[in-house]
Amino acid sequence: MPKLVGATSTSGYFQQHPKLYNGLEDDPILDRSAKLFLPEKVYQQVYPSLHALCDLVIDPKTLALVANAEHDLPYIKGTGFSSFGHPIPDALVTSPGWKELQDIGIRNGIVATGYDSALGASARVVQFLKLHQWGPSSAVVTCPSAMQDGAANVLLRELQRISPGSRAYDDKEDNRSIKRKVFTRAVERLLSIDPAIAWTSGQWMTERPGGSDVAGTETVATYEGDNGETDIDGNPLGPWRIDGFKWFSSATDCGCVLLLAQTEKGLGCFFAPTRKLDPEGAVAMNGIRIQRLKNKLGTKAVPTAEIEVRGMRAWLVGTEGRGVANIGTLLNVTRLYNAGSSTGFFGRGLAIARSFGRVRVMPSLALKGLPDKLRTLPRYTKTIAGVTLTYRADTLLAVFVAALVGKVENPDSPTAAIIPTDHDQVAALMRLITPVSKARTAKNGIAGLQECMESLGGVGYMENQENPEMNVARLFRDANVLSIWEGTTDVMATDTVKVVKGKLGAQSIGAVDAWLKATLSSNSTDPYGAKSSVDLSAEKAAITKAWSIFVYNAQSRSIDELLAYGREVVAEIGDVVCAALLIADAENDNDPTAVECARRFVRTRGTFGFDGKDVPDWKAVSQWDDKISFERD
Ligand code: UCC
Ligand code: FAD
Repeated sequence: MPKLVGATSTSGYFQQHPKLYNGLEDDPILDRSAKLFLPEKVYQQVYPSLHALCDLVIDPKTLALVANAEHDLPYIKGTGFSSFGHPIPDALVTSPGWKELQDIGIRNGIVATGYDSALGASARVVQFLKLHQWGPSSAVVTCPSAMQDGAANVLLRELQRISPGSRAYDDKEDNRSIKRKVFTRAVERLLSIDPAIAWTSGQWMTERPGGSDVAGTETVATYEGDNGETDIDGNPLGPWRIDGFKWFSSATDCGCVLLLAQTEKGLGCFFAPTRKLDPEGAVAMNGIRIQRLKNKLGTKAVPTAEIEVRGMRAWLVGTEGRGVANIGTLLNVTRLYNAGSSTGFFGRGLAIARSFGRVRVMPSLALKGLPDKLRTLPRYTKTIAGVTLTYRADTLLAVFVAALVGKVENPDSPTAAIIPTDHDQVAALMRLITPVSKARTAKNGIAGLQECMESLGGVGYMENQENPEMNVARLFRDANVLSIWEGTTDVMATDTVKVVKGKLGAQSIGAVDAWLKATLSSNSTDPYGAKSSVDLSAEKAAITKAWSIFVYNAQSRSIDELLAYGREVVAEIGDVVCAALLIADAENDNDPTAVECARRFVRTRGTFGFDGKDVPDWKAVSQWDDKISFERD
C-alpha cells in the first residue's frame, strides 16, 4: 500500500492549462458562415486577414489589455471643474488598455470594413466575422464602434438626401453646402482607420422618462442660427441650440453624437461634435458635462455616464418631427452589432468550454484506467452539444442579417446565392429579421454563456485575472446588457409585430415566403446549385408548415393580440429562418455534422411539431453529441 501523501500548494494534482485555438480553425460555424454567405472569390481573398485577426484576439498581449481595462476603471478627474469653476475639457479618464483596444479596433477596420467598396455587398459579412471574433477580446470597445458605424450610416444617408440634385431638402436651414462639408468631414473621421483621426460616436436616446418609449424626451432643440463657433476642424458648430439631460451615454469619450431632441414639430435627430474651439482657439466641450459615471454589472471598462447638455450646438439630421424614423437607420446597424457581439461572446464561451473539456481529468475514470477527460462523459457532451446547436443557428441568423444589410447598401453588387437579388425583398427581410435576430441572439447568448461558465465548474465563476483568456465570467457579465440596450427583448418583440401588422406587413411576409421557397427547394435547379444527396424533405415540409401556420395566425389575429404574444412571434419567425439556414448550410456541402444539426434543430424545436415522434438510439445520439461539441478534434 503506497503511503498516502497530502497535497500541498506546490504538490499534488494541478490542472493542465486549457488552450484556446484560432477561431477559424476551432469553430466550424465561423468558417461555414463565411463559405455560405461570401462568394468564393471573396472568401479566398479575405481568409488570410481573418485568420490573422483570429490569432490577434487570443494573443496574450491583447488579453492583457482587456485585463487592464477591466482593472483600471474609467473615472472623472477631480470635480470636473478647474479651481476657478471652468469645466475641464476631457475630464473623463480611461485606462491605457481601453485606449489601445480602441486603436486596435480602428486599425483593423472593425467599422471601416463595412464600407469597403472593394468588398461591395460582402462588406457587412466580412465586417461581421471580424466583429464576432474581436468583440470578446475588446473590453467592449465595440459598443462605441457600433454607434460610430450607425452614425456614419445615418450621415451618409443624409448626405444623399441633401445632395445638390435632391429636392427632398425642406428644413429651415438655408445652408446645405456647409452641412455637406460638416457631415462629409464627420464621415471621413467615423470611417477612418487612423486612430489619430477616427471618431467614435455616441447615441443619446435614453432619458429619465424612458428609453424604450422616447416620446417623453425632455431635451429641447431651439433654432438660433450660426453663432460663429467652430468644431475642431474649423467648421461651423451648428445652428441649433440643445439643452437637456441624457440618462445613459456609453461612448462618453466619443468625437460626436447623434441625439434626439424635441423641436416645435416633434422629435428631431441631431448631430453634434463633442468638442469645439473656444474663442482663444483651445479645445473645449460642446456644452457637455458629465454628471457621473454609472456603476454596472458588466461592461466595466465602458465609460457609461449621465450627461447634462447646456447650450450644445448641433445640426439637424433629416426633418423636424421625424427623429425616430431618421435615427432608425442607426438602430438597424447597432442591432446588427449587438447580434454580432452576442454570437461572438457565445462562441468564445464555447471555445473556452471546449478547451477545458479537452483537458479536465475525472479522477474516478482515471483510477479505472478509462479515457478520463471530461469530454468523454455523455451527459457533459449532451449539454455542450445543445448549446452549440443554438449557437450555430443563431450565428447563421445573425450573419444572414449582415448579408442582407450589405445587399441593401450595395444593391448592384453580387452576393452568395442565398441572398435574393430583388431590392425590395432584401430590404423587407432585413427590416423584419433585424429585431428578431437582436432579441434571439441576446437571450440565447446570455443563457448559453451561463452554461459555458458552469461547464468549467468553480473556475468558471472566477475572474481569472492571471489567465484572462479563460474569463468566461466576464463574458457572461458583459453579455447581460445585450438584451437590455438597443431595445429590450419585449421592445424588439413589439417592433417585430409592428412590422408584421404595419404597412410593410404583407411585403415582409411575402419576402420570407419567397426566400423560404428558394432556400428549401432541393431540386437541381435550386438557386444554390445544392449538391444535396441527403434527404431533409421531412424537415423542409415541417418548416413550410410551421411558417404557413404562423402566417395564418399573424394575419387573422388583431395587432393587440399579437403584441401580447410578441415574444412567441419573435421565437416562431426566428425558428423558421434558423431552420432554413441550417438546411442551406447542410446542403451547401452535405457535411454530415451540419446535416445532423439541421435535422436535430427541426426535430427538437416545438415550432415544428416533431416532439416525441422521434426517439433514436441514445448511443448514436451521444456520438453525435460528441461530434457537434468537438467537431474539429
Ligand atoms: O442603448 C443604446 C446604446 C447602447 C450601446 C450600443 C451597443 C451596440 C452593440 C454593441 C455590442 C457590444 S442607445 C438607445 C437605444 N434605444 C433604443 O433602441 C430604443 C428602443 N425603442 C424602440 O426601438 C422603439 O421601437 C422606438 C423608440 C423606435 C419606437 O418609437 P415610436 O415613436 O413608437 O416609433 P414607431 O411608431 O415605432 O416608428 C416611428 C417611425 C416609423 O416610420 P413611419 O412614420 O414612416 O411609419 C417606423 O417605421 O420610425 C420608423 N422606425 C424604424 N425604421 C422605427 N424603428 C425603426 C427601425 N428599427 N428601422 C427603421
Ligand atoms: P424602460 O423603457 O423603462 O423599460 C422598462 C421595462 O419596460 C423593460 O422591461 C421593457 O422591456 C418594458 N417595456 C417598455 N416599453 C415596452 C413596450 N412597448 N412593450 C413591452 N415592454 C415594454 N441609451 C442611450 O441612449 N445611449 C447609450 O449610450 C446607452 N448606453 C447604455 C449602456 C448600458 C450599460 C445600459 C444598461 C443602458 C444604456 N442605454 C443607453 C439605455 C438603454 O438603451 C435603455 O436602458 C433601454 O432602452 C431601456 O430603457 P429604460 O432603461 O428607460 O427602461
